[in-house]
Amino acid sequence: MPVPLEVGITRSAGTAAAGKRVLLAEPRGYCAGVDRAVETVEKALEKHGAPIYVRKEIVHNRHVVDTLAERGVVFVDETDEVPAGSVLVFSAHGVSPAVHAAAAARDLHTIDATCPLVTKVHQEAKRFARDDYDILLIGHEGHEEVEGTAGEAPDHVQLVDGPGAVDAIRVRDEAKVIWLSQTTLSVDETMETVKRLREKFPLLQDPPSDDICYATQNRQVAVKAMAPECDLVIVVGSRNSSNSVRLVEVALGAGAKAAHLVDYAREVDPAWLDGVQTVGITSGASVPEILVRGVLDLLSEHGYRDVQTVTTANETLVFALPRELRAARQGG
Ligand code: 0O3
Ligand code: SF4
Repeated sequence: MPVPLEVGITRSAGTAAAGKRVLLAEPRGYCAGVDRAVETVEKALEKHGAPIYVRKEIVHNRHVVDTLAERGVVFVDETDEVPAGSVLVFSAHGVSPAVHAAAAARDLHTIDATCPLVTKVHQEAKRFARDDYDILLIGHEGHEEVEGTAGEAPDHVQLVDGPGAVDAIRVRDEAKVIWLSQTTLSVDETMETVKRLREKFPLLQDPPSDDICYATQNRQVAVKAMAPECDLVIVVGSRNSSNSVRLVEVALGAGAKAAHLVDYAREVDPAWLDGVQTVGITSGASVPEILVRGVLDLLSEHGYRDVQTVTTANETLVFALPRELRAARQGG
């Protein structure tokens, strides 16, 4: 049975009083948007047969992409690489209207796996552009999600890539400025960026609702809860996964003595475990649980068999599949 620690945190009882142990963050791994996106590709494969095409990585995870590629999914960078008339899935990170238009021009059969919470930010960008606001989009330059969101209103959006980028920002009318953000940022760093923006533009407006999504926030809260007790935190996730990289930073910022990102258990360097008593484990929103199991098995071989779960939230959100695939999901 879970043992209450303090408000909002529960912990499963461990099996050993002292010695080597693992703290396992909960929530971790797949969010509702990733679950939907991966299932969208699987159902599209079942319905249309291989090959089907996906623009960019469906989610930023090496294992997910390699597994789907083995099943006949072809990942492309742009629509012009896709044979006319083929099935093309847009990734969970979203695309700009220009990409939709390019796919339509090639007569592609498109299926949109954009997370509904990313689409929500697109709608906000469109709405505030319509009202002629300067939109300050906080996010990482070159990230696909940011390119898609900015592409909704390129004449109104400026990218703000962290607190250090604030000084260079200029706006047309200081009374009509709003900030929006990428969904997978560090909450703390974003608040620092917003603070600096507000010092510069006191009338800066907040988004109508949080753009950093529930899953990103929950995974950061969970890793923060366990980090102060950890000699080492292992985050399972890929290098190009923004939310996974943020978990490493958050762990270090919250007091973990060391933190590393790995795609697979085999990347864990045994030297990291020297003198380590408590290892924290978490995973990004695009990471299948089987990869976390691999790390737990490896740690068990090194004597870390006492696994305690640190739970800070329960997630129940599920998104419906894109309309044309819904019958396929119900039919199992
Ligand atoms: O945006 P990020 O690099 O974190 O992407 P991932 O790793 O694929 O995780 C899912 C997040 C997403 C699709 C956009 O919010
Ligand atoms: Fe959607 Fe958040 Fe998952 Fe991104 S991290 S896919 S916004 S639920």
